[in-house]
Amino acid sequence: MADTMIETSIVEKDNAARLANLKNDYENLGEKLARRGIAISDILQKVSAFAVAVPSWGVGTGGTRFARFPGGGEPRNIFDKIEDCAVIQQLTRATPTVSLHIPWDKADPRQLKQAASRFGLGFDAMNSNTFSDQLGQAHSYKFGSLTHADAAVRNQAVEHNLECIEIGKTLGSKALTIWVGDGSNFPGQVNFAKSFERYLDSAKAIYASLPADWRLFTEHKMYEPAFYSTVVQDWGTNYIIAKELGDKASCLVDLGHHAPNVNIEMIVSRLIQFGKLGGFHFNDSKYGDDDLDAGSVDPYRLFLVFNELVDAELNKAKGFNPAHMLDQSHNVTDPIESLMLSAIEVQRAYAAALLVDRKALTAYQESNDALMATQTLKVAYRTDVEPILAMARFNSGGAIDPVTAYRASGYRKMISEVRPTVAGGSGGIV
Ligand SMILES: [Mn+2]
Repeated sequence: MADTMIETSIVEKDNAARLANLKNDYENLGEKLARRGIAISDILQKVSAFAVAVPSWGVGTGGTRFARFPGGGEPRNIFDKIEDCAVIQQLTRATPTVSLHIPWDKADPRQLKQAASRFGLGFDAMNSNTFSDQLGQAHSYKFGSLTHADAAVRNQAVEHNLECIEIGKTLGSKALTIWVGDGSNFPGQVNFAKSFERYLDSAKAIYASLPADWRLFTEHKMYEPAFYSTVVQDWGTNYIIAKELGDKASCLVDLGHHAPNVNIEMIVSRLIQFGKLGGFHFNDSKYGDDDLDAGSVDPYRLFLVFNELVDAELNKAKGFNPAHMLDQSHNVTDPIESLMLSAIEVQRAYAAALLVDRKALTAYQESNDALMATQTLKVAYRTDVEPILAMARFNSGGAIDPVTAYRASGYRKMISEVRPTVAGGSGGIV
């Protein structure tokens, strides 16, 4: 039995007070779904098997380029971060893996593995960082990394990615995610074609060192930190990269990395169709790469993304095996609470998408019944699937109401006493 950061008796006590109502709600929903020809147990089983990784950098308080307001009990190092991730998994049972960021989380890999195993946690994709300079680094990334005009800088950036793979091998990770901030702030500053050519050459060097059972995810982002042009700016460029590199390479879609109003669910569909959807960084946004909590601004869009994913799952789309990860910055909330609710929002979108009557939808599409087609999606979206999510958590030892159980545990107060407030720290908004 894995260790827990929160006393199990606290969770059991909170659950006991909620169980009778949950059973009623679950039964009522089961009856409603049965009338639609859906077995609630099938949905419960799929939701229980669904997992989303927590980014190590998400458990610290984020910030903006204006300021950062640290909260109490912030993690001082990766080992504190793993403890916070363990709390999220203990209460939600939806986040069994942690995604590390090198060098922020650099430590003896065997110690890292031990620290995570203690709580039954595993490791998701490794994330490299060539968008900021580290102390004592030979060459600066001020003017780029994998695309830099100077081969020595590019080599250093490639070497760093290879180091991430090496660390990941010990940890049992099976993927590397590359995101670079390379680009330009002025027209004429860089040659678009030459810098993309250099990107491809560098990425090929990394890809060549990828173990056979690993995957390489490349992440596009429209702008920021570069504000005039970005080398890997959109899904089209990302697709070209994945195509150029080979079968182990695919595209990572961060929901916040597109222009406002872009039809992200359609991008997801395209990448699935051509076997290049690697996975997601879930978050939400209103204006840009806001890194707000998943499902907090536009939960319908999250549902529409999952509508595409469920469609691919049911159709057994070739090579379909997307990685799910949260990538958010928590500036005004307790990061643990935000991450728990965000993981649940992602699960909720999945559960609701499983309820879409796909046979009816296809028939409406083929008879050009636009109104009923869209209503078919709405019927699924409007179904309150909370009893399924709560039952999945309860059955696997989690909390029926994670935030209430977390607050009742006094965890934040407890760690605030042992972890002094640190100044600065990495905001980690990627
Ligand atoms: Mn991201």
